[in-house]
Amino acid sequence: MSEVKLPKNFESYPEMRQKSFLNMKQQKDNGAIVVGSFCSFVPVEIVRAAGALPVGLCSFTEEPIPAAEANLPRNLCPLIKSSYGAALTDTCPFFYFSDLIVGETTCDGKMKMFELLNEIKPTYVMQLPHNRSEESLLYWASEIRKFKEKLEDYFHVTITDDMIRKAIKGQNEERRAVLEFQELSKLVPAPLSGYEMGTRVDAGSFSFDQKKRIEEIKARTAEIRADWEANYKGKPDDRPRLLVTGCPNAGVRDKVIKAVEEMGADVVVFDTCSGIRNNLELVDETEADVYLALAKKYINTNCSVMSPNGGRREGISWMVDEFHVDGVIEVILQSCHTYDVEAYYIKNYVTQEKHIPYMGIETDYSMSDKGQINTRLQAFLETIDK
Ligand code: BJ8
Repeated sequence: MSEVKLPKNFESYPEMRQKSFLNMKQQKDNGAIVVGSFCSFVPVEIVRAAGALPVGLCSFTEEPIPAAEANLPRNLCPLIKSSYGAALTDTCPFFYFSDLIVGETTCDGKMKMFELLNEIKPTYVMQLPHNRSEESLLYWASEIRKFKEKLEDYFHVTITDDMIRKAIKGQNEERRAVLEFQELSKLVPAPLSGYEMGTRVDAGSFSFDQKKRIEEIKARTAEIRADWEANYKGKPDDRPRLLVTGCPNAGVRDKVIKAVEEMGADVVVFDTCSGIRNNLELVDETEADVYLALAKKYINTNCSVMSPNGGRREGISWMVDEFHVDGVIEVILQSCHTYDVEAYYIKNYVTQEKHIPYMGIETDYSMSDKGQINTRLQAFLETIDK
């Protein structure tokens, strides 16, 4: 077992979340309004333009699941059950502090869960089209406008195009900074662990001071780069370099990402919602229609709820080449049908077009399969020729 490379002052995801709760409480005491969401399709620029704080609500722990199963079917994905359960048991401070929840019609389970969530707290649902036709694009732009109108009405504020433009600029700046951080792992040997990368990027969904967040991520990028130049540049690299794709993996980060890195591999890139794909395309700041500009960017999110979704394979192909990837691990959360079905294409593409090994892991938030996953990860690493 090797140690996962982490800085001395590294804060774990739960620690970062904990700190953020206190920060949010202070902001609420000072009159902040908060909009909670669950998905990368929701344009945070509209929330910011309303003067509200956006916060990610997806829950990644096992504890609230039994309570959720009293109202939801057991064979639903853990992310949905955990998120609903945290709201039901009032154990998520971010949910507690949210004034409004915004959901989206992505997968069936989430879409229907939002109906139940609305009984606990007002939940507005954006109707996401599931393809990228011209009609769908215009429809999605109109849905984004309707969302803006909802916020104006609900919070008694006015949101102008200029306010949205300003929010777009700020969000693009954040995307650029995070992308630069994520692209560090193109370097060989990898300068940071995937465990750190995933943790820091996921923490963005509850970092409320955008300027501070950008400064912090830039500072860490500069620090890692300097460390690599001084200590790793030119050194041989015998650690397999992995791409992790599939469902959001924060709930299985220790069980999969940390475990495989402790076995001697490096996760160098994530093709997931909090991975690199959402930062590669910016919102066009020159487009006259701000709603269309937002719609164009967000509809291109390479999530498996879109059909067809060939862009995901193109993205993976680019990542495999750019990050010198030796193998791909796909994480499927139990009962996530869209990612599970799409795994067929991803596996074939990776093995037949990119000619590297692929491994699919179907799992949930419990630790009961940890031993079995460890055995499979070990066997997978042995198939990598490095
Ligand atoms: S844009 S990945 S955040 S939908 S894992 S709840 S799909 S059954 S999380 Fe997602 Fe938005 Fe897509 Fe990203 Fe459903 Fe699957 Fe569960 Fe999922």
